[in-house]
Parts: sequence; structure tokens; C-alpha cells
Amino acid sequence: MDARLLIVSNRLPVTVKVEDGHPTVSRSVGGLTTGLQTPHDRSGGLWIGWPGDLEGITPVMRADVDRQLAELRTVPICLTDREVTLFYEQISNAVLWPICHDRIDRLPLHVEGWDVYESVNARFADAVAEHHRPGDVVWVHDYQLLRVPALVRERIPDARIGFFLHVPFPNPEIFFTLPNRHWLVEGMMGADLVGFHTRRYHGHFRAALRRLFSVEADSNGIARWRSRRVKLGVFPISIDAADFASRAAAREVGLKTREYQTSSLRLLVGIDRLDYSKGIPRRLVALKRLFMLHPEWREKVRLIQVAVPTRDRVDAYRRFRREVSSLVGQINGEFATPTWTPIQYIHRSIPSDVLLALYRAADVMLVTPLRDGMNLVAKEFPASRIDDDGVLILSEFAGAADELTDAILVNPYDVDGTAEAIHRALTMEVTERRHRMRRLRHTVQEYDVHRWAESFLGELEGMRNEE
Ligand code: GDG
Repeated sequence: MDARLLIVSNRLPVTVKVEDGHPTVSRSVGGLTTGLQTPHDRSGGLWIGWPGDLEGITPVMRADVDRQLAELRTVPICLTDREVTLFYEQISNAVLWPICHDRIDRLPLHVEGWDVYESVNARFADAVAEHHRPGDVVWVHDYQLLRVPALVRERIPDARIGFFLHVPFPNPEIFFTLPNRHWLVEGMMGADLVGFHTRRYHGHFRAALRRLFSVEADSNGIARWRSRRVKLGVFPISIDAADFASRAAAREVGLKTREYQTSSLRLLVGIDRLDYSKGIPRRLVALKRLFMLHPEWREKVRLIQVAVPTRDRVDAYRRFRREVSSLVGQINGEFATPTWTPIQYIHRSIPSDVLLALYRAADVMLVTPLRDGMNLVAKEFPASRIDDDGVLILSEFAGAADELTDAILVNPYDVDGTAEAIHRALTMEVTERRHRMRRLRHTVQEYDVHRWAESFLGELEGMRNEE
């Protein structure tokens, strides 16, 4: 693909730090960055987004930061404190996030900030318009920027625009609780191509479009929208599986893996942002139920749960953090012995070699979100299992469940069922474990994040040719 790519996402893939009085801007790794870095580099395009909080950056340092950002071909959109509060914490994380994850019970009683959501989205669109050259392709990402495609379309009517939603598009009944649902869908429909992780989210969006606007997409996913054609497609995101496999094979990771494995304890591992969508409390209760239903596992199993702090300034998250800590305390208090603690709870981010060693050391990986757009941990785990061993327990409500059918699939709301699934995983014969793991590995190797990006951009490019 020859066109220059303008990527637009809420966060830029950079970390800005001050070291010895000098600001440094480095590329952050992982997730979305991995998949988009190749097309970003190859097309010589730009990445437009928020560089994060620039607290500690003096006006003198700012010129240096801007120069380094420009060298990485990124365009910063700086947000004021008020914008961070209303656009990011309030509307994006306290309203849209729970709606997309079916959690209307987590909504604040009174919502304000939609005007700021619109004005920040307009600033992103202004930056696109400022840098756009004829022939460029614009790729907008995620729920923080739902209005950007339409706002770019207003500024550049013939722009080539793709939009990808990283979170689920909820059932219309839930989406319709948003008073401005028409306006949000109109925002997304400013794109030429709108992508979702799964057929289910795609179906929900099509149903919303039909019910709100009486617009029906045809069997190819193409909808007629105000004298344009908009394609709705399914593009399940993935990971750089080869990179995970090669980093997992590093000697230091191997040494750490052996450190975490003990001959007397089987290891269960959970790795999540501390988000209420990830199903951590029910997972902990499932462990407790395992000890009650199958007491033979007491003192024989340990769960290492990494819960990375996230969105601490949103009320629902602060309450949730206390809820999880207290549950860990209760279960440990009830079952621990002088020589054994059932749950080792790590409430901070861990370095990537520790992450890889935990993937390698796990007898059973627990990925049990109540709802998750995709869930990359579920794909990183098999990619890292160069020994073809280990069992993945995966929620049927993670987007990843559509592809990773060789996992043990569970309904995370069925706590006793999850406890039984853990028992089954711990007692699974090695031949079955290996058979399933090989197939899981094959799935994530076949369709990696590079293919994801290529297929989305290829589809967008193809639409140009069809005109
Ligand atoms: C959103 C959607 C969708 C986690 N803890 C540590 C750490 N991680 C890394 C994992 C993984 C990433 O963070 C988490 O990705 P997920 O996909 O699980 O979840 P979200 O952050 O909620 O992402 C999700 C995704 O977008 C992509 O479209 O799959 O459904 O919610 O890569 O490895 N990495 C390190 N230390 C940690 O402590 N180094």
C-alpha cells in the first residue's frame, strides 16, 4: 500500500519522561503499537494522539519534547485538566466504557461532558485536516473518538477514512440508553470502513443502524449512507505471535520460569488491568469454590493474580479496587495455612520478562472477563508456550473465544462451572493439553496482528478501487 497513513488514537504510543532534567520521548511497546507500527513506519505517515500527562515538562523543555515527538512522526493533541476529566475520565471511561461492556449499573447518576467530548473530538479532526494530503488514508481508533470520522468528513469530504472499535459494540437495547445514540452512530458512519472484532458486535451495530436510521447493510456489509457507501466489517485483532515466541525463549525468561514453578504447587495465573469488565471477583470466588468442591486442591494450587492499576480517578474503579483487595484478603484468610497462601495478589504493572515467565510457568491461565472486546492476554499465552503445554480457561464473553475454541470455554457468571473447569484443567491428561495448545498456537500464529492491520487497510484500499 503506497498511501500515507494517518493513525488517530486517543493515546500516542509514546512515553514522555524527565531524566536528569532532560525530557525523553520513547516509543511504548505492546498492544496496538505493535500492529500499527509497521504500517506507520512503512507509509511514512503520522500518528495523531494525546501524549499523556505532561506534568513536570517546563515551557523550556516543551520545545525539546515537540522535536522528539516530531522525529517519531507523532502529532500531539494536548488535553487540559478539564478535558482529561470530562472527555477522558467522565464520558469515555465512566459512560462509554460501561455501556460497551453491558454495565449500565456502573453508570454515574448524572452525566455531563458530552460538549467537551465533541470539542476534543473536533480538535483531533482539526489536526487530521491540518496534516492531511490528497491520497492519505486516515485510520481512527476506538470509543474515545466515535465522533472523529464524521468530523473529519465535514472538513475533508473526499478523505479515505477507516474506523476500528476495540471494545464491544453492545446490544442495541443497552446502546439505546445513551440519549445521544443517533449522534454517536452518525459519528462512526463518517468513515468508509467501520471495523469490529467479532460478528456479534458487527451484528449489534447493524441492528442499531437499522433501528435508528432504517438503514440496512447488504450481504457484503455495505450500507448506503447519505450518498456514500459505508462498509461494516469484521477484523479480529491479534498479536505479534512470532515476537512473543522468540522473547519467551530468552534465557532470562527461562530462568524466571523455573523460579516460579515449584514441584509441590500447581500454578494458576490471571493477568488483567484492574477493570470491572475483567471478571476478577467471580474468578476469585471460583477459586474458593474449587477449594470447597474439591478440597484435595487445598495447599496444592496457587493463583498469581496480576491486577494492573487503571483509571484510578474514576469513582467506579476506586470502589472496585477496594472490593477486589477485600475479597483476596477474605479468601486468603479463610484458606491459608502457615506454609501456603492460595492467592498471591500483585497490584501493579510487571515488567515484560516477568509477564512472559508467568505465561510459561502457568499450568492454567485464567482469562474470564464478563465482557471483553477481544482480550490479548488470551492470545499472548499460547504464543508464549513454546513447550506446547498449559491450559487456557477462557470466558465465552471475550471476543477471543470465537477463534480460540481449543480453550476450555466457561461462562464466568457460572462460578461453580468455572471452579469445575479449573478442576478439569488441572486434571487434564498431558496428551490432550498438548493437542489443544498446539492448535491454539497454530491459530494465533496463522492470523497475527500484522495480518489484522493489512486486512483492514487492504479492505479500505479496495473500496477506493471499486469506485
Ligand atoms: C482493549 C480491549 C482488546 C497487562 N498487564 C501487564 C501487561 N499487560 C498487557 C497484556 C496485553 C495488554 O496489556 C492488555 O490487553 P487486553 O486485550 O487484555 O485488554 P485492554 O487493555 O482492555 O484492551 C480489549 C484490546 O483493546 C485490543 O483491541 O483486546 O478487549 O478492552 O497486551 O500483555 N504488560 C506488561 N506488564 C503488565 O503488568 N508488560
